[in-house]
Amino acid sequence: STICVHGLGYIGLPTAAMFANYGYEVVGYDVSEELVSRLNQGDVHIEEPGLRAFVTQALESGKLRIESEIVPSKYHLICVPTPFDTESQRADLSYVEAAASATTPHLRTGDTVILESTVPPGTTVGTVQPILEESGFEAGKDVALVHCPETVLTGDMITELKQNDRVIGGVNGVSTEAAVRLYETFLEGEIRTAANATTAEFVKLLQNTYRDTNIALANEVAKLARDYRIDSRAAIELANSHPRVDLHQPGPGVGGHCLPIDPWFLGQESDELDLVARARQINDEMPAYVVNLVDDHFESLAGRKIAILGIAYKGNVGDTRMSPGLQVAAQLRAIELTDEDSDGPAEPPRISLNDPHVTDQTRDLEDLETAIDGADAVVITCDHDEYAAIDPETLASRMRGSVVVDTKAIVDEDAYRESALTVVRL
Ligand code: SAJ
Repeated sequence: STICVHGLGYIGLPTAAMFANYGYEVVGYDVSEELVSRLNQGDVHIEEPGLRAFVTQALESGKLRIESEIVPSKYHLICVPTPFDTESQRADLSYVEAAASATTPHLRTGDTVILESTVPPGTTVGTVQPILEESGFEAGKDVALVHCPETVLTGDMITELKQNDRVIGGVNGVSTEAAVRLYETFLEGEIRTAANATTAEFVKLLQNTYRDTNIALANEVAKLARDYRIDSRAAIELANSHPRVDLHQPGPGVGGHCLPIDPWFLGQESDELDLVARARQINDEMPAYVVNLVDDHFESLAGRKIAILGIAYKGNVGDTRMSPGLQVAAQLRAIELTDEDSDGPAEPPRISLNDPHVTDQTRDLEDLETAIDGADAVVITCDHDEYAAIDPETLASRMRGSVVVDTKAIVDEDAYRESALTVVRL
């Protein structure tokens, strides 16, 4: 084949289908035999609008084959996960190392290896290159070696894959050129070349770190605004009317598999992470702040029913990785109750969870009506379209209490107040 894509997850699968739909002979490879056989039956495991049809088109054209073996290819794209190892506080590069090792025996002179996975600066040169060179090939001379990070947003992946600009950095100019020629076949966005692979790795992390740090500032603004009794969103909108101000939005915390992790990758081989680390903490502390907003409305949360609306990590997606909603739920369940009057241990609050986008059966999700029935408080933790459409009259009639904590500012405050609901916004 021309291209072998290693790892058929969130990035590898759409990328493999993209190249196939642009006429390349592509083999999609994954270590999971189960995933390979599911995909071959047309069962796409990733929930993403349009992805199933996009992959099916690639499979049916015969240009994309899903296999459980690596095949010799002109281009090898490594799209494996790089999880954050919480114990060592470092990137777990074992999947990248395994993919590089597995590729090495199949390499031929003139092939190109492209690392797409998000990695700490220095990984392409420091980790991948030595593994490839064990075969006797010299990176940059016999084989090209490049970092070309993906930058797609879930929910709009296929469009973003095509339209976003890409940063490409190779171990030398020849390597960079090889990757540029490949990606320019489908890319509508600009290709920008970085001086080297480490710069490209650094830039990818910097983009997510910028966003995370900016959100931390917005979260601090929300807390300040509460103390001044003003609306943080209105203040941010007015501030953003200045041509050089671009504040993001506050929320119940920062979730997903990128923003909460990439700032730590950025600082992994340096001692200089300071503002960025504090921003990370501020965002991590937001679920606790939301819990306090709820708690402030009650003498005690003992025996109360609290509905959490939204356990996805953000609006209109079904992905629950590092979900702020789940954090809020966990912290409410673990809340220290100071019910001194009761004889026995106080009954913890009962938490109901709803999310129309999440299909994960292990989460004990309830339908919206059941979740809000008899609730003393409702906490909206995702800006799903379904939640903006909730009728306040119905909500008020089903709830026992009246507190609605709207961490994403998506409900119509005036209409909610008219229905005698107490709206608390971040
Ligand atoms: N969030 C806020 N306030 C905001 C924006 C987002 O609290 O103003 C929260 C969201 O609710 C969510 C978290 O941040 O919990 C992350 O969401 P996101 O939409 O910012 O980002 P991701 O994780 O879905 O995707 C990011 C994107 N990076 C940038 O926009 C710089 C995407 O382009 C990357 O490809 C992706 O990370 C990645 O894979 O690295």
